[in-house]
Amino acid sequence: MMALISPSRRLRRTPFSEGVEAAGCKAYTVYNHMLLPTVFASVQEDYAHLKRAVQVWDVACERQIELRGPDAGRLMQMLTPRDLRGMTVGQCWYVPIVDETGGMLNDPVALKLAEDRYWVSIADSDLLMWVKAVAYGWRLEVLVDEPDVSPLAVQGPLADALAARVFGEAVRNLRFFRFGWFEFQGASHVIARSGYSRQGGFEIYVEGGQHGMPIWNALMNAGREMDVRAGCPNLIERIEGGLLSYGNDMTRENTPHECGLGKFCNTQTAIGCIGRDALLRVARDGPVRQVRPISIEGPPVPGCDRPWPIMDGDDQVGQVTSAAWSPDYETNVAIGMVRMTHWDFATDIDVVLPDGTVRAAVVQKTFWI
Ligand code: THG
Repeated sequence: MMALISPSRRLRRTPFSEGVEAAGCKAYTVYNHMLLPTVFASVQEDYAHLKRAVQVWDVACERQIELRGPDAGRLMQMLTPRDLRGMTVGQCWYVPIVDETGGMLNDPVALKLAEDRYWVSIADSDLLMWVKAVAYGWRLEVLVDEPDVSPLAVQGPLADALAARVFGEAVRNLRFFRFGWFEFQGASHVIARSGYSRQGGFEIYVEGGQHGMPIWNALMNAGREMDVRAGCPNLIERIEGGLLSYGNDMTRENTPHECGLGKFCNTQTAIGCIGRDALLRVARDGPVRQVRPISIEGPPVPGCDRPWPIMDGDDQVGQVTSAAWSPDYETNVAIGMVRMTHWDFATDIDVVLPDGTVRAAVVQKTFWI
């Protein structure tokens, strides 16, 4: 049994923490120095319910970095190798962020709120300091800070029905990765059709912590007949769906191309982006290792809290970085970084678990969606 983590001010609570506690959250992780629930009933029960009904997720840890001012667009393009010239107000774009060597610093969703205003909805790394330093170092005319904005996700097959009850029928018209502004008790909030699952749904960017619990309670009350429950990003479902987790499946050691995010890079045309020269090289030569879906044979694997070596005989040819038993596919589903010599579909590999046991595993063609 793992010891508990001591709470303190550094480990930030969220505007929804009261609701999460009342709903019986059983475990948290730490993400952007903030609480992120990981288990309510059990990871498997949460998974089955997410695929059948609708859940409300406290994902306030997806912190926003706001860029505001005449140089906001210029700074945004410096941060990512994705060509942002086609991005319009009301769109969300998945944007790799890299350092000068082409190493992944974060994989956020960017929202264009206005020509001179963006939110960067970050994964788990201290990106604010990088963005502030870039803005200051280049003497850009832009304000960079973390506003009081906390995403609350509504995910699952009944997400449209639930969101429509609370925010009005118009939310149903939102297209994937688009957002609009919606009223709740006299205040306006950004709502996007997005979220860290493959079940569909919305993310409400709750502006002002004081609105957190009223919105949480309204969703929970409106969803009673739909069997709405508190939930959280689900390990099994996100591995099945191939949603990558920064810090787990990728780090600064990886380029976007190794992460399978080359399709979100336009290194030739993303003029001014940091890491352009390094990425032009990797885009030309191609990566020598890449993220792959992997099935691991045998009984349910333990939690993947350290990389698991992928072996071919005595040679390490990669590592598994996320893994879980999938009740629906009746196999262990996993995400790993695999060398070019072994990344082809149907390649047989061995995975070494922390207790030293070796499991047969197979490289898959696609994720399980
Ligand atoms: N939503 C918001 N902020 C976030 C996340 C989120 N910040 C942290 C983390 N998640 C960032 N990482 C991801 C990873 C994948 C996706 C979103 C954020 C995602 N990807 C889809 C895919 O890969 O198919 C869609 C990409 C696209 O088509 O543009 O949704 O979940 N607010």
